Amino acid sequence: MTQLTITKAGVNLGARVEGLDLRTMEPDEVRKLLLPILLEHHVLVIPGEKLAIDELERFARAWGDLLEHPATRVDQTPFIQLIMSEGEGDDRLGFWHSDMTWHPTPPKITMLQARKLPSEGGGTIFANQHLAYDAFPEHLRSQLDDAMAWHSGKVFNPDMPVTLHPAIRTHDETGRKALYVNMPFTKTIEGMDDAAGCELILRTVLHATQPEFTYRHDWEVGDLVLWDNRSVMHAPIRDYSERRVMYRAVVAGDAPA
Ligand SMILES: O=C(O)CCC(=O)C(=O)O
Ligand SMILES: [Fe+2]
Repeated sequence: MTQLTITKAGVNLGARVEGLDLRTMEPDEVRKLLLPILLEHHVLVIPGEKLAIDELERFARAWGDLLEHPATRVDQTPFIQLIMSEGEGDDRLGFWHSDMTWHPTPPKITMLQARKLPSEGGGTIFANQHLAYDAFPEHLRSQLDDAMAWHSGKVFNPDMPVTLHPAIRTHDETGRKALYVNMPFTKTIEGMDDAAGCELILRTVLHATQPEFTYRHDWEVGDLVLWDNRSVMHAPIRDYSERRVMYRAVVAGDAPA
């Protein structure tokens, strides 16, 4: 029987879960133990040893079907991605986002495991989009309440889709509402001219990423962090100049509603 210790990671989101052996947990046990904690805290920090690629894929599959990513993968399997950066000067997306929102059924969960870290810096910051919705000023809420937003994946490659999703989504497992527009992928608001739509997206993201809604994770090698893309945005912090290597898996979700 697994003995868990759960402590809050941040004031307004994040839980640190200790005492798990991810290598031996059965998929049923993973869901039964960890899904309720994820739904309550939105980000799970699971310290531990580095998993082999097949072990990480097995753990990830306990949460659902896995999605491939257009930009990166390891050699052994299309379902585990390699996120490698030298930090400064890296032109990859460093903006606040929820993952792959340009996908018709964007991932419900993303997980990263730290393999190699810079000697300092390289954290990841998360923002609770339920809190952001609850505190959303009325003049912005009235403009976004029933709005649909266009999301584009063409930053990765020109064949990627452009998809329409609600700007405020209702979490399919908890029923809670969350803001669902972001910096790199959300391009316009349906029915608004481009300039007004962009301004509204920018104002919404500025509101949604206030420090009060955030938790910053400072990584240790072996940490596995899972987040719920239906309720948080995240951003990598590019304040380092040494190699940082993560393995990543994304779990398929439903069309946002
Ligand atoms: O490298 C990180 O800290 C986060 C990168 C990211 O946005 C992701 O893996 O979805
Ligand atoms: Fe991301």
